[in-house]
Amino acid sequence: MQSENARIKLDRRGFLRVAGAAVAGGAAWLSDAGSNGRPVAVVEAARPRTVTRYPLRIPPEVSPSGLTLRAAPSVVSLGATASNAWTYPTIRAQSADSAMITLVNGLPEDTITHWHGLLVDEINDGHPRFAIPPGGTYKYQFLINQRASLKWYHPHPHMLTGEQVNRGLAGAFIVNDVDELALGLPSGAFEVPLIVRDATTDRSGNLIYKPSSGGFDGKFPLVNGIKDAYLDVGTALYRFRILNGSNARIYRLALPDGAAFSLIGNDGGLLASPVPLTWIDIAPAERLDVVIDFSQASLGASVMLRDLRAGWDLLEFRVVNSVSAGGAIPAVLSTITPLSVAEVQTTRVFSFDGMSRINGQSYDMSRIDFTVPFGQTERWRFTTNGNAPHPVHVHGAVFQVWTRTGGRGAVMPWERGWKDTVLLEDGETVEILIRFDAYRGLYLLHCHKLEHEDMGMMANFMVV
Ligand SMILES: [Cu+2]
Repeated sequence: MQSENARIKLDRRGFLRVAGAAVAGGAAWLSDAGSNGRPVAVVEAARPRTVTRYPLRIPPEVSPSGLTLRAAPSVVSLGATASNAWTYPTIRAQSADSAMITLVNGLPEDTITHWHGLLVDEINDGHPRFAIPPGGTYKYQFLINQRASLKWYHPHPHMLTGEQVNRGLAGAFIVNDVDELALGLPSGAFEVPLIVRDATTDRSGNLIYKPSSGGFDGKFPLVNGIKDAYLDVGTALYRFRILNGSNARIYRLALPDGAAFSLIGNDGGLLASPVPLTWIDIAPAERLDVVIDFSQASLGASVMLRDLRAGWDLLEFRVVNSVSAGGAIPAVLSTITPLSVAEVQTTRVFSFDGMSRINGQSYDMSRIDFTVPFGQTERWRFTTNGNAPHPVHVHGAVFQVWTRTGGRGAVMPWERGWKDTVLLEDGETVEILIRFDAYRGLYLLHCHKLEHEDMGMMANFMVV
């Protein structure tokens, strides 16, 4: 076990490494604050509020035990206006719970649900060959046999995923466990899921899906389905469980005046220790677990969560009440056992070609593109000949990001720990270490830019 000092030095070395890469981007990468980051201490009460804002929707939470999930048209508020949409609740479960979920297809087209990041056997994984027709049902039954983390769920029918996710069919799937509970992280009203996505509406305010081969490019952001949302907060620590539920858009999240997020986790659960960051990129399907410290903020302050890439205001935090609870983020969050590159016997190369092919081939539902031995650590190398970004997602295992060469040239601080989706930019080669030790069976490797996926940038593989 490393001493506290050794760990901090390692973190600082990590900072320096990315700080060098950051200069080209012209942005300050990382706070030099303590391990919990600099708290939010901005006073922007006088800031003119020219935009009418609407309360953030907190989706209802349901248990996966005996759940009937109905994919069906409904009408939801987007804030100022209402839209036809297809929506899902948040599922919350404990590690070791059994999920028994019946999907009812109330849509006018085929669908099937994939539990993104959950390790389940192949008949529960939502493979497109299991898509059900309108009026059909699909019964899922699986054990949630994973550490605490934010997963999510969304449709996976071949060539229809982009449209169905865009119409709102995406929900958070939160897994808790006793190790996480023992850390005393902010919970209850202080733990808030944030699903960030972009959208376009027609003149009557209904969501419209206009795909392009470069990916759906929405005109404005939605957070938990609300345009121009705000959230009332107290002077305390808040834990935000963030999912990029966009079809194609990458966000660069930042707070005002260089205030820091404490990044505590990502796709596969908690990191080893908190990392202070003044901005974080999040690609489609990636998740972030961050703590924002409002304890030093003035009553009446307005704190805007922004996307620096599009220049969008995503969510306004309004500091409205004094909370004396305080609290702190533990310096040690979890133990991440590294996969060993020394054990690698097989290196596989996957080239994400154009906008619809992997290693030159478009997806064929009935073709098995490669087989992978159960229980062995492999190195997978992702490259691209252009048309990136490609957020690469693997079903059936979690992985560790090992190296990135070209492009950004480093493994980003938010890519430590366990991942199930990793961003591949043009000019980059990304290597991951991966071991399939949950189930044998048929799984998918694909680009999670949903328009690329729907056009065929996907491969079947069999764990044997
Ligand atoms: Cu792609």
